[in-house]
Amino acid sequence: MSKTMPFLFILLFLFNKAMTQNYDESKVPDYTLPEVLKTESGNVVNNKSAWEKVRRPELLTLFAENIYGQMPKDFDSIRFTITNEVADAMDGRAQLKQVTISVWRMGKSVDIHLVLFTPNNRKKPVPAFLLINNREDSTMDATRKIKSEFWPAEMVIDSGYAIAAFQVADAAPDDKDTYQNGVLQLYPKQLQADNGMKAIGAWAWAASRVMDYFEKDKAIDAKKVALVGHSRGGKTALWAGANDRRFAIVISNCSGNSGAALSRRKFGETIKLINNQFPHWFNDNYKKFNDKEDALPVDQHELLALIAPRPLYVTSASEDLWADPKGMYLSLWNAQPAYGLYGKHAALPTEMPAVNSPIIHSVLGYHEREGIHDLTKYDWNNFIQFANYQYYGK
Ligand code: GTR
Repeated sequence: MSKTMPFLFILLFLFNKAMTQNYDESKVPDYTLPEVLKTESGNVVNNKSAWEKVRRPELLTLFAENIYGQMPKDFDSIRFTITNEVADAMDGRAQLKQVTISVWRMGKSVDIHLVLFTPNNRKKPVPAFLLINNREDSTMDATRKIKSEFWPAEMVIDSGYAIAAFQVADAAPDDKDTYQNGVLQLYPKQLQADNGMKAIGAWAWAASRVMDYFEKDKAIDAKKVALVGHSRGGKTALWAGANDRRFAIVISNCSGNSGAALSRRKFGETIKLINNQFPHWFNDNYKKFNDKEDALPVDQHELLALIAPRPLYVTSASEDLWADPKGMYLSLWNAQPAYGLYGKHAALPTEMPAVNSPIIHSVLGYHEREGIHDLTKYDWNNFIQFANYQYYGK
């Protein structure tokens, strides 16, 4: 290779990036968002019953058809096996349970491994946080030899909440060649359909199976479970929360494109970029919208609207332009009409709040953390405050 070759590659790489992503607010195109409350046939729903009977199911179908894939609900059996139990974990502050959730369908099965800590010395069932773990297994270390800010279990326990996590790879490996080896073994037809679920659908499905377990565990208040996900996990938390209304609170951390961010802004990551890099996340129909954001019958504010009337918290990070912080705030802002139908009025300022100025006391919460794309103690601390406010009004 000649000496100039590496430079040529770098130039080509930079040119390619510049051609495909925009970080300049003045270059955001004019766009018109689809109206949350306006049905496909052009009627505007103005009460919660019409929302729940007509528009909400219509939106869920549009997201399933065009982006995330179907969400199969049937299976033959589910079994919960406690594989490890420690009464005095975390110096006696918590009980540890490791649970294998086995789900069977048509002779095939999948195992989801849950790590769960519940605070000791509590008489009543406790509310819980469940993290969709898209990082390495050690992030949710049951022995607590390894401690990660991504899942600060001690901090959550000391705040009076149970804390749980499962590994996404149990449900679908995060890999374009092997994502089928998990939940999709149970639903092989999904693999043949253009609207079939892929990895994000499988991860969301797994979150619901954990909820099935919580409903059986007497230590957990299953009516107060907050689902948390970061980035690809944040996209998953939103999709799971939209489908499964048992999740009382949904928290999307730096979820970005095809998560909380508005696609039509084409700021940072775009539909084409995400589909090219991660073809195994979304259904095949989604590829038709590469460079055609305006043709999508939905935008992501309508995914957030599907969480209504439940509390929803969205975060971004100041250095994470790839995930479009402003696009996520605008999306949250534009989800408000659905909350309004339930008489829930969010305390969101018209202007996007400054960095490190969280909006906690509101059914729709938000912060932009100073720093990079990550899930940190700062984020978790705000999630705990948000849950305290929603559950206890303080
Ligand atoms: C990026 C991807 C984002 C986000 C992120 C993550 O590479 O482009 O959409 O999901 O990965 O999950 O950390």
